[in-house]
Amino acid sequence: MSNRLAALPELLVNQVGENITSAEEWSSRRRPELIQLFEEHVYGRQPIGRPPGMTMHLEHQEACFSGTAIRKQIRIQSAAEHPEQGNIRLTLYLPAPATTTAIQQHPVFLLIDHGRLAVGSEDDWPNSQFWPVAQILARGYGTAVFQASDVDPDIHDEFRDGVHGLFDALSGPDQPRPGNAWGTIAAWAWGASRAMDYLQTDPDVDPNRVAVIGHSRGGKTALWAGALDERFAMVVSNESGCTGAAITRGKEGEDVHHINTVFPHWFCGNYKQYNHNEDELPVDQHMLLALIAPRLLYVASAAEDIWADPQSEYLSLQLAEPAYRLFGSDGLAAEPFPQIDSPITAQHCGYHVRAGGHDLTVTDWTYILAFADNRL
Ligand code: GTR
Repeated sequence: MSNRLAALPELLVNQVGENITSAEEWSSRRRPELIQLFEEHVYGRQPIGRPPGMTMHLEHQEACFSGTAIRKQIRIQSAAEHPEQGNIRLTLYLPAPATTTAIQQHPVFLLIDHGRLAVGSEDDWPNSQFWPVAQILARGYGTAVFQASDVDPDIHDEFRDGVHGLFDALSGPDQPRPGNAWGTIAAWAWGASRAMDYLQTDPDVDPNRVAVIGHSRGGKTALWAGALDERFAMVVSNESGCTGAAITRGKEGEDVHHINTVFPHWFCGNYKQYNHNEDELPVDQHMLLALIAPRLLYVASAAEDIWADPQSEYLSLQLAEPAYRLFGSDGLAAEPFPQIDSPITAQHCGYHVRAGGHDLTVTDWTYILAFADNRL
């Protein structure tokens, strides 16, 4: 363990060797530098923010759950001239207002789904363990979901489909794709920000209380989206593991070589330099978590999910604490790894390890919502 810690890059020392000692120095110097390092070496750089030609359409709105909720279907078209590509369909559930004239702005959990819900009909989605909509609504939250594959299909096609095909600078046949060009996880994170663009305009949503949540590859995406886009007031990583919440150096289970081999499209080309070579990375994943400070951050693991490595996920959260301290908050550095099904929380950070295997379940949601109550 001590060797493992000794090999980690310093969170609060910048590239020119200066100590970062205040929130102001963190925000103006260290945070932009860390984002750039993650872009360059891990996730790749998003070539565009909100596209000038993007349009958002509220296509359908109806009462549901016996009139206690409303469901809205929104279509976000990334580029007007390509209606079939980068078309993000957002489904949003909100508690119904008490009277027809009342306007109440609700906090919202935005779930990044990677096909776990899409197996059944959309009417079945809210009944799943993965997205227990009735439970979320009953606690006073709204919740939205989009399919990551709408933004970019989860296949390696040399970055032609999805938003890569729309926004990548065209490289000629002899020009290789730049090593820092965005991978699929970065494209999905970009999609979460476009969903946020819509949520900011919805009169029934409180734009200052939007949480982004994802499981596994969706959790990696939620973390990168939350790191980049400070409009997300809360970020939840569920079992995001390798190149998500877990510290990379000395990690059990999946490693950089494995993830780059099985999922060659997820990260930028430069990340492949770190296959079996993790110690050369200029960052590690506690720095990704630190980029969310001082906003709310919740990391969840499952006891049997050794492939994701709960211990490394927790260590990463603990090591992010110095960034929270710069903002006068605290973290979990002093707390030992918790008992199974015993969530632990600090002011802005929370963690649990649930019994069982790799999944997002009602139990996870119960702990996450309890953390959000009175904080989000
Ligand atoms: C695993 C993969 C993980 C994780 C997961 C998932 O097979 O090794 O990195 O992303 O899939 O998304 O379910």
